[in-house]
Amino acid sequence: MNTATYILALCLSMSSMGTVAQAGSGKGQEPHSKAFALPDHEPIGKPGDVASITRTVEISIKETASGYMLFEPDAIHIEKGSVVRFAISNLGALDHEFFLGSFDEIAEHKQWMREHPDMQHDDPNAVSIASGQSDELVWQFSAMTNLEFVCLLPGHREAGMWGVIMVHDHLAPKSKG
Ligand SMILES: [Cu+2]
Repeated sequence: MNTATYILALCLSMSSMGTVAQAGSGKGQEPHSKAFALPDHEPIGKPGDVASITRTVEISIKETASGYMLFEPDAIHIEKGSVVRFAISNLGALDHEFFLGSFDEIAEHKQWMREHPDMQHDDPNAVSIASGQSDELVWQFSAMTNLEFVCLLPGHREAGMWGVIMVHDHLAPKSKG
């Protein structure tokens, strides 16, 4: 095999590998794509070390008589580099979840959830919380960015279950919580 033929064969085998990988995982089996682990998605941060927690943010999940579902608070300032423990209490009658991600990732994920409504999350950036229960998520914020937290159960984001996290390197004292 000469060099040109070899390169051609290599290209062909790589492109067929690409096809196989796409068919295997595609939008199907790996919905969360571990986006936070990829260099070009660095801004979301990474799971935080419990021993390094610098701040606790308490969040309540509530349902209103008129059918709204809410996170309280729904806007949180966080200092870049901090390791935050989100202590989340589900005060509602329904089960909910807290999913942290970039706006793009959440939009993609929401579409996936629509096609697979029964899926359970076990991602490090998400936690499911049954009615009346509390749970927590520890996250390290690495870069200045805006992130979203949502409940991705069908219809819940539309009913109000979303909030914004603003990560900045300078916070006013009143924003530090
Ligand atoms: Cu919910």
